[in-house]
Amino acid sequence: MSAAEASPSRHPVSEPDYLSEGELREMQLRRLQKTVLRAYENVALFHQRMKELGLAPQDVRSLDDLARLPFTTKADLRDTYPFGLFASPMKDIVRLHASSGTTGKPIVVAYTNEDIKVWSSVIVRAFAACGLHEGDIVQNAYGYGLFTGGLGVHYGAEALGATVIPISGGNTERQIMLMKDFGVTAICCTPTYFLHLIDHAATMGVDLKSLPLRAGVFGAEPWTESMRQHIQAGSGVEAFDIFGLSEIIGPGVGCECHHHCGLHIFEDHFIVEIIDPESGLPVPDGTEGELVLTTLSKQAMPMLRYRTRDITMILPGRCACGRTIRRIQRIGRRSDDMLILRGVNVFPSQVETALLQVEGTLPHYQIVLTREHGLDQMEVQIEVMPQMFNDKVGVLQDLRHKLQKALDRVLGIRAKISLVEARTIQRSEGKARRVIDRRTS
Ligand code: DLL
Repeated sequence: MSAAEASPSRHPVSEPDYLSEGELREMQLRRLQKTVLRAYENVALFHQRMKELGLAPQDVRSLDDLARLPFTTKADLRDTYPFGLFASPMKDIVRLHASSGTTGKPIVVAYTNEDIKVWSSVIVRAFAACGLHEGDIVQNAYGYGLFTGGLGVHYGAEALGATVIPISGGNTERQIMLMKDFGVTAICCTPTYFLHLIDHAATMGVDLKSLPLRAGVFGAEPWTESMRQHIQAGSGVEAFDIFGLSEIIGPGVGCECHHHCGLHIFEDHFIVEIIDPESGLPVPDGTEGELVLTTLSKQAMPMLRYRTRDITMILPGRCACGRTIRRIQRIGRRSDDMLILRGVNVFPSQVETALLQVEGTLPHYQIVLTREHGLDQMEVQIEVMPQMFNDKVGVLQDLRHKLQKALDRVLGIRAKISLVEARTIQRSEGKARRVIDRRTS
């Protein structure tokens, strides 16, 4: 038996997950100094921003000095499109990925060979934390292409020694056929696509619980604890949350372990800060704020204090798994996809949590926003279990009443509830589209 089999979560590549606090902080400082120097010397934007603040790379003497460095935002990537933030000559760049930006142009990210190795190593550590190991058969249903999900997970799974099925997203029937025929043990995709797979398998007469499939590594979009319960009950897999973003590396910035109490951040490669999104000042551990990330090893595109817009907190204390790297709470919302209706802030995740607590609902919903006579209207369409429609009218009325009460509790405004039959709401192969905004300004 290999060491990995004896203790799958302590795969040799996971050693940095267990460094002592002192070792880790020292490593972070050394790498931060190198990163700042590289960014300052090779990227005009970083050079100029630091100069404006009267800072030179030598001014980074301790980790506390990080807070003196300027923030970077998505707008900076857009303004320097396509290659303006690259710190390596094009000949050293072996891969480009892109993700959608706020305007028509995507934001572009780059990797050297060394960056790809680091990326694979963090995915291996993420997989190891989920209990995957050599010999696992991994169905990778994240989209291949410019999206970082497909290739990022692919190389990591190969580096782990697993067998990868590079099926990409879509073609749900084939996904289920291969899952069954190839004896798939782990699946990687967005949580909403996996819910769709569960439903579709049922229509094909395939019981996922009877298959060897035991783990799901889900991410790329916010999902809730209730969704985890639906997924686990419907498929028998253990559902893990994996987090990442293109600007920092792609998937693999952090991942849950078997304790499912937050996502461990691979702190030897990424520094985590949580700030108050209004003031930009740090907030204490255990307090929600915006996640800010700094890369420590990236060559092609080092990133200093990137404002992710993702809202989370650093979870105080150690995880029972023994990893010393810190954890963040799962990301439930972003500061910028917040909906503002009649002056009231609404987060789709609040709506989801409220809806899924009510028995008889399915985890498929959509929020439709319209404007009537200048007034914002919100409709929440939610699928309900088929038997609800077979029962007496009173049952549906009762369900609607319960949903209304649940929504009223979390929203400051009244939303119209539409109960729809299972499989009515359009499914997505990648990130789910939860909000349809038909308001014209
Ligand atoms: O979504 C990378 C990824 C691929 C992560 C596969 C996990 C699995 P982007 O397309 O650049 O990269 O989108 C990044 O997606 O800032 C979050 O808002 C959101 N996001 C990613 N993972 C999670 C997660 C990929 N586990 C943006 N929970 C991020 C909540 C997530 N939101």
